[in-house]
Amino acid sequence: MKFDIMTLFPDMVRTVLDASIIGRAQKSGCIEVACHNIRDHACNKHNNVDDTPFGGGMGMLMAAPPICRCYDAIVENAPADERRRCVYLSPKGRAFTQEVAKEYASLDRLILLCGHYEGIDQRAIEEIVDEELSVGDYVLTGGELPACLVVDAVSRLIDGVLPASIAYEEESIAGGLLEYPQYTRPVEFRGRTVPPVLLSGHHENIRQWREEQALALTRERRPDLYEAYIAAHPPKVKKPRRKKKPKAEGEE
Ligand code: 58G
Repeated sequence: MKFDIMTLFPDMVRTVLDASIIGRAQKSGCIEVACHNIRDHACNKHNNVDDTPFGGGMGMLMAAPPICRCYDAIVENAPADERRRCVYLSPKGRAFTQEVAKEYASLDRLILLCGHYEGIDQRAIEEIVDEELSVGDYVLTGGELPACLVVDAVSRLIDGVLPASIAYEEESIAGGLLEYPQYTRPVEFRGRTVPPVLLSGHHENIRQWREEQALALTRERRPDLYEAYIAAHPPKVKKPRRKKKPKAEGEE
């Protein structure tokens, strides 16, 4: 899968995505990340990419021409049958969730447009953007951090990015519940001990404990997820074991 990030701060995005697991995934060829500096496509001699909004108001906007020229250069040599999407990171967008990450993971190419200042000229959105996407209900100074976050969440769903052993493990959100607490050595730390069931080696009890923990945590912190989970997985109510009726005299 290929990611193209259109930004005024390509170094910032590269620094984030060259680190750790996503950096390794790029080196091994599981994913490709290309950062494009929108300023390289500025037309005027001062390389200006921002301008004041028509109608007045605060601050500056990113002008449409450099953004659209940058986009044209990205898709210029792309195969005609390429499955791709151009996404503008914006507080007005559709909410980014694990489901959206799964949807994007099936594309050949994801093009992410990062705004700065007070946003971008509406005509650039109309011209090149397929979808506006929001990573949460807050306003940031730029779309770069949201773009990195999307690349991370999508990349870890791509084959080979995570070790096979953990790729398909049931996990927080992905399984519909928040994750149960986890522990590693030492067994006792500052007077706190690991829940004994985890040391018991009894796999069914461990599975049950983790399920109970995940359910209780989700119910407390995310009643919305809890309700959805219960609706999809109705709890199995054990029928009370009926006592064998003592046989009446003479009955067989
Ligand atoms: C208002 C302010 C509208 C994404 C700024 C648009 C991007 C939050 C998110 C902007 C973002 C999010 C300029 C800076 C977009 C532009 C960018 N803030 N919640 N800020 O996903």
